[in-house]
Amino acid sequence: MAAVEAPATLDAVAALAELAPIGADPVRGGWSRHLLDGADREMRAWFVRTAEALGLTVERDRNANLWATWAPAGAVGPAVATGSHLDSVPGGGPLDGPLGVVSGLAAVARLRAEGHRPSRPILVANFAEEEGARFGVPCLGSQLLAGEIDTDRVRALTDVAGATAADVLADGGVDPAGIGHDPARLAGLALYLELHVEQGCQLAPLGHPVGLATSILAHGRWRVTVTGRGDHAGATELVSRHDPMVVAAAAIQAARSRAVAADPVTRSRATVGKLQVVPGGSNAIASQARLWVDARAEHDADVRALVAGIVADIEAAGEAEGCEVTVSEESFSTRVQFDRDLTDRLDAALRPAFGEVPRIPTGAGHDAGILAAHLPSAMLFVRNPDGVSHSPHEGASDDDIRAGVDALTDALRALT
Ligand code: HGY
Ligand code: MN
Ligand code: MN
Repeated sequence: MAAVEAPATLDAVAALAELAPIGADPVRGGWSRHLLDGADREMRAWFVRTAEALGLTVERDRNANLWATWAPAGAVGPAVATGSHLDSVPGGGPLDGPLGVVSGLAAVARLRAEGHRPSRPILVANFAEEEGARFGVPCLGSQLLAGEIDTDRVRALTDVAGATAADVLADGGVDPAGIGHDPARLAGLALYLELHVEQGCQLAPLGHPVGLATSILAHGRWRVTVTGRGDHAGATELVSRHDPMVVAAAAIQAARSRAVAADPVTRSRATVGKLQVVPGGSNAIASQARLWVDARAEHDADVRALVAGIVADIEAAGEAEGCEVTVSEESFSTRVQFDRDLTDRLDAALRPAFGEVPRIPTGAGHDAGILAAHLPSAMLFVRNPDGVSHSPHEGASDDDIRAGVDALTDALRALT
């Protein structure tokens, strides 16, 4: 008699170690994995290979998102979806994104191995370009899926090398003419639950390995272009300079001081984390500075007010220096309140093993935030001991990573 092979399992800690060499960035440190670049393609290939080895079927949707499906006999109707993203910020940490994808696969594998018979299919998603590190717009894959972004605009987006999103998608086998709202796929989803490493440090002081999300701050990104006059660093009199870097410095300072002033009431924060200097010679006054303002606050109107103040300060600095300032909005993500009923159900599912799970707000954006406007969505956070993220120093203990998989498994079992 042939031996019956037990379904394969996946250890999340071992899987993350397998992913660690992919996209390791020798220049910035950490990991750089951007939409359909070499590293992202390797991450995607890992996802397909691993999901298939676990007995799941994998497909790519028209927006470059990957979906692994477990739909055994008896699993019918709209699916319970989990997952996250495999792309990263430039020089990011190992867990922002991959933890949710790996944990989703590990949880489904465990449910299969224990003989769970789901009443609905379970999907594990890898959303494309969540960080927006290549084309500037975060949550691109989920926004396209949900019909929340103009497809002509997306096709025309360019990366730092000047390649259009249309060309990059086509080169990756995704038809750029077919991107956009996918109501049939959305209708196939009953709910979405994203597990993510905590960004910020709320769980450690509470002594809990996992938490549930309540809300996401409203946030957006603005591109500021300051044009001055390139000239010689030694030969140009100070009084006749039009130096865009002086304006950029004022912009950075304005972002901080405006956010500090608004923070006590509105949980405001503003950051300039990206700056390009043209031409970028150490002995030349720049001709242009481009910088990006990331602004966040409790409510949409708070973000708008914060950005209006920062822009007014930049324009005043531009005028004083004789530089031209243009500002364009690259993205805006409205405040998110996660689904209360779903979060209560998760709370009940986790209670036997985890007791009362803390509920915490977050300042970070997620695909779950985009989907929350279309279907019940919730998030599970795994404790991050010092709270650091978007940095190589981001981390979680092996025990907490495994606790996250336990929690996700309990949740998926209860929901299906
Ligand atoms: O920038 C963000 O909030 C993110 O982590 N996508
Ligand atoms: Mn991130
Ligand atoms: Mn993330």
